[in-house]
Amino acid sequence: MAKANGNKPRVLSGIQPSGNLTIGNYLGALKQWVAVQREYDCFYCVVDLHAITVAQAPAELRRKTRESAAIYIAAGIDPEISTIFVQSHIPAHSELAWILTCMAPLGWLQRMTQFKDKTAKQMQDSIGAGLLNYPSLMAADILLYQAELVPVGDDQNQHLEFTRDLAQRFNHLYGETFTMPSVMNPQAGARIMGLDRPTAKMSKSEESDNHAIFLLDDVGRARKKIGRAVTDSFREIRFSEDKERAGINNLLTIYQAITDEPRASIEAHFSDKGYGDLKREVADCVADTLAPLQARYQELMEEAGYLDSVLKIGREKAGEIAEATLKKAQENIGFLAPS
Ligand code: AQP
Repeated sequence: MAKANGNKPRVLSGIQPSGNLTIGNYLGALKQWVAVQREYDCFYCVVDLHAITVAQAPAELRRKTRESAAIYIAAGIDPEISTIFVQSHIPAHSELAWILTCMAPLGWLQRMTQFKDKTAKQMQDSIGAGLLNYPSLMAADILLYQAELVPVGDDQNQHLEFTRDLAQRFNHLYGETFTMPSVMNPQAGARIMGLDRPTAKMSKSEESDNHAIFLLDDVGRARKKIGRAVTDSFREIRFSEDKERAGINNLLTIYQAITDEPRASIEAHFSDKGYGDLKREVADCVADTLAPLQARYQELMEEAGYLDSVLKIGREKAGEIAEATLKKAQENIGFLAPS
């Protein structure tokens, strides 16, 4: 399959501008994106088409889309090396998504955990069909770029499996068209949990005040949230899969994902310390992550025209590759080429 940027294999990933980006988005996705950008030909998109699977206020969606792109750069994505673009700027995403939707068995879509979670509390009539078809759009995002690797948090693994199944089905029925992508989860931080409810994934759209640390939270506010994080009465600082110890496990996981230290040395470090010390040290390393990111973010927002020029270049580069793959898929499926 075609590879841009010399012979580097391609990477594709994205985040929805459906709220304020969280430390979960950073540790599960962004940190990995930065880590692979020299080794791979990376395409990182702001997935606004995904965001509208749940109602969004138009002005807010536009603002969050720019804000997300700026956060990508502030977190360390270098636009000179990686391609940053907005999903809806490339019509090929919607076009391939339709083709893939037509090939996706309803049973596969209905079995997706995220669909079941996101629709559990809604009346059937108020659930948009986009929520069901979300994985077909995500498959289109990945397959359009012939991506070999997709760095995501582990809540997306089932969607990646779906993408592979769909690619295999298409290739089998219509001839070799798409590269088979592999998932990449971080060693630590693949699923950061809510501070207030450590048995549920930290989500940007969760409304409770102490649930998530947002990347643009001022450092004092982030410290307060960590100070209020749910713990337990065991008074023992160690990693654990036990539900009753999920709060401490989550704080340790945040610490591990930020510091990249091995679990054993983290446990040894905290062996003679209390929960207050743990919270303080987690808050320190979170603050050390947020402060430079926010400083760079402010600079970017003040630099008139820079972000728009990054997104324009990204659109041109991504558009070319996406169009070529779409054309091939359309030909293979039997669409009459326009004369
Ligand atoms: N809590 C998390 N821990 C680790 N990784 C996470 N990701 C999201 N939350 C966590 C990863 O971030 C990337 C972008 O996710 P997304 O915004 O496209 O969708 P999501 O997984 O549904 O994230 P949210 O924050 O929960 O969004 P909403 O509330 O809008 O649904 C993905 O790689 C994801 O794994």
